[in-house]
Amino acid sequence: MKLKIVEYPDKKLKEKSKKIRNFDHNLHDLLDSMYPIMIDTNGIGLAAIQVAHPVQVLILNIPNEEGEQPLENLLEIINPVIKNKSGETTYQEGCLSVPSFYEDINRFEKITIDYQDRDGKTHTIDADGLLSIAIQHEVDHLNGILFIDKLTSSRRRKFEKEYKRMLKDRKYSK
Ligand code: Y12
Ligand code: CO
Repeated sequence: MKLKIVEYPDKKLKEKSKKIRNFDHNLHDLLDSMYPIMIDTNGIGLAAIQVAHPVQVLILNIPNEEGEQPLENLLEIINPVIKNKSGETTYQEGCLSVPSFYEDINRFEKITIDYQDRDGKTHTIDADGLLSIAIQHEVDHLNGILFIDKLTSSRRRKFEKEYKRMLKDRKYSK
């Protein structure tokens, strides 16, 4: 399956993703195609809506202490539901759909999620640290929310200016 990253300000990123009901070859093709595009673009997390598929699917591959992302650490998360959340943390986030922009975002420190894997089997994860932040970032995508939607209005205005300039520079450097 040929996939391309959808970038802000594409309205597609505002869409709410639908629950997966069939754990079939279409889902497996999508998951198998999302992994290489995430790795090739230096990503650690990717939601299906970021490749124009509005379904509740996300993948995560948090780098290990050596900065590597071995395939065995890949998490494929379908139909996630956040059950518990506690504490507070701040992390400088980035997103493959909002290239070249990073900002401190407040999130819950610890979360518990229920989700299904590619075969429809149900799992629970208690997450903290970067995994917790990454899951919250990706679950937001499934609800049509981007990390830039969490900026204060003055920071958001500054972002819009900087981002427009980045898109223009990128266009003329091609
Ligand atoms: C903590 C915070 C946010 C997440 C969500 C997942 N985010 C990413 O995977 C971001 C990746 C990213 C990669 C970039 O590099 C390239 O595109 C080559 C990048 O750089 C540029 O856009 C120039 C920006 C973001 C998980 C955990
Ligand atoms: Co993102």
